[in-house]
Amino acid sequence: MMVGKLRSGIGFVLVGVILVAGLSAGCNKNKRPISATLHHGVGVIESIDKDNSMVQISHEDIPDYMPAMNMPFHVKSKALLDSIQPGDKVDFTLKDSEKGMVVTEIKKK
Ligand SMILES: [Cu+2]
Repeated sequence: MMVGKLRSGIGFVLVGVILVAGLSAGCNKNKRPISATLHHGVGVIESIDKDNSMVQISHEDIPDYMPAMNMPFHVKSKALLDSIQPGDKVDFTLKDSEKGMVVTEIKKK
């Protein structure tokens, strides 16, 4: 009696573990495309730090994402910083994923 109960208990736990493992494996597979979101912003370049692939942008309100503010952004590639300079008004694209937020595109207006 006692042994039977214990066995089914262990079986239940095992099924649970397998289910959880299966679910998280499926999750990892699809994580990137599902959780990465793109946002479009407009702002003025405040300063550029090529060595650290950073750009300071005083940006306007980004609907459903963040209010207007002056903040630093990481850029996907240093090359994005070649065609802009402080004072430029720009359109930019932000990619937000579990890896963090990165500017993937900057275009001078
Ligand atoms: Cu911001």
